[in-house]
Amino acid sequence: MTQSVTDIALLSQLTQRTVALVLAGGRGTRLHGLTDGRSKPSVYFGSRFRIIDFALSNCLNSGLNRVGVITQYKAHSLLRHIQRGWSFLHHNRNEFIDMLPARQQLEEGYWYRGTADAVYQNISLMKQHYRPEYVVILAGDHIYKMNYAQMLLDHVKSGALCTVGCIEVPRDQASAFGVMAVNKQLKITRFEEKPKNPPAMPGNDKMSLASMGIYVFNADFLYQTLEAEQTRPDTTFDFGKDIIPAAAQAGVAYAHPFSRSCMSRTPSGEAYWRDVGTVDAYWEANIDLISARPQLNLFDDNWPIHSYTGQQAPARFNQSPNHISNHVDNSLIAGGCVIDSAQIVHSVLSANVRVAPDSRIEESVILPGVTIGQNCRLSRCIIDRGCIIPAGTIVGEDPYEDARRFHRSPQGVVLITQQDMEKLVKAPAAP
Ligand code: ADQ
Ligand code: ADP
Repeated sequence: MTQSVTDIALLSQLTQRTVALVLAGGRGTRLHGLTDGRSKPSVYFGSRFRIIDFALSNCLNSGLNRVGVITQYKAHSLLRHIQRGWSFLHHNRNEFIDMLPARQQLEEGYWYRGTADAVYQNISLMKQHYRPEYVVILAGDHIYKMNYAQMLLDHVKSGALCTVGCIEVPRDQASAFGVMAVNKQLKITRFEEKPKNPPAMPGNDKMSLASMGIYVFNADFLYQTLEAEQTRPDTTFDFGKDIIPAAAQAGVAYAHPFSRSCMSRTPSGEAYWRDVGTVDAYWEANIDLISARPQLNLFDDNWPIHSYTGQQAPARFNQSPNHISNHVDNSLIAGGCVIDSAQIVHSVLSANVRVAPDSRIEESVILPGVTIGQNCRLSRCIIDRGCIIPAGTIVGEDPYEDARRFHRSPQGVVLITQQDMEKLVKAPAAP
């Protein structure tokens, strides 16, 4: 997007007066076993990333170098990832990524009771240490590339006290979101969280305007609102249910169309944003990366996605005598993988995956450190980190057998986690 010289000067001032808070404490129950041991933002994605890397990279690429990550549910994996991979910022230039786990710090000693409470419980830190003028609040669990600085600029120019990032979604799917009605100036005139009958957009009754769960607030307004919320007996301490509807009713909330600040478009020109919150959506977004025309471009140096995967040797393809020839088609293969006389078709392999001879992996997403034995046939699977798949395992060919042993999604994707390992070990032969 072309900016005027004055906008560019204003932008650099604005980003320096802003703190971004990434909400990363949610569980993500619809991902089943993938979030048994880790929160949704720390789930692996696209061979070498974690979901949260997208929100954090967007922050840095947008010039927002002061970031707090608010964690709660099973945060260990996320904390470790951020500690190892995201500690390169310059503290002496007042740049940081601060971890803000739920901790008993108020007299009441509650855990975070909702997204708004998670921010409220960090207010004293913000007032005393960060002292921002603007606060950008982000969900840590979506895949997209967005220039938050553009949203910040629009927020300031509109005179809003609160701005909500929004996308157009088909009306029949809009009940999963916060849905808003706006006037011509994009002022939000009504906001309803997950409504049964979502309102249509003006002039298009098939689409609704949905919240992305991304907000910009004037800091003082945010503090006042969250403090006042504590005195409301019926509050659920949630941005979507309580804070944003109230700001809309007060006439101080504006919508920011994602298309204005989107940094990755699909081949047909749509702004790319995905909630990979179900097993099917997660599998589809991964497998899309290796389609002929991917919806999301990971090979874009202008908006890099930073991550951490540790040090690995290069991927190695070994040809053992008397076994099938290695064959790899349309796949992402991370470092540290050793593929030995096997077929990998349309699949995403993360770091340190081992595949033994004569196995075939098709349309599957394999997370780090998985070992696949000889003669396996695996298709439409997601295999969680560290699983050991015994020789001869067949998955993806018999729906009844798959559903009996594993979690099988509505679209037939089979999820195999470490808890499933004992079902894969063959019973010992009778003496
Ligand atoms: P939901 O999808 O229901 O709706 P929610 O469960 O509120 O999202 O989670 C938002 C973010 O906050 C996630 O990144 C989650 O990890 C995190 N989170 C949840 N509980 C937390 C807690 N206690 N502490 C810290 N972090 C927490 C929201 C909005 C909708 C909008 C959708 C878009 O409410 O209006 O349409 O996001 O996906
Ligand atoms: P990691 O962040 O190590 O890749 P995962 O997200 O796959 O971990 O694992 C989920 C959780 O399993 C971790 O956060 C941690 O609680 C536990 N875990 C995994 N590996 C180890 C380990 N080597 N030592 C202790 N706990 C571990």
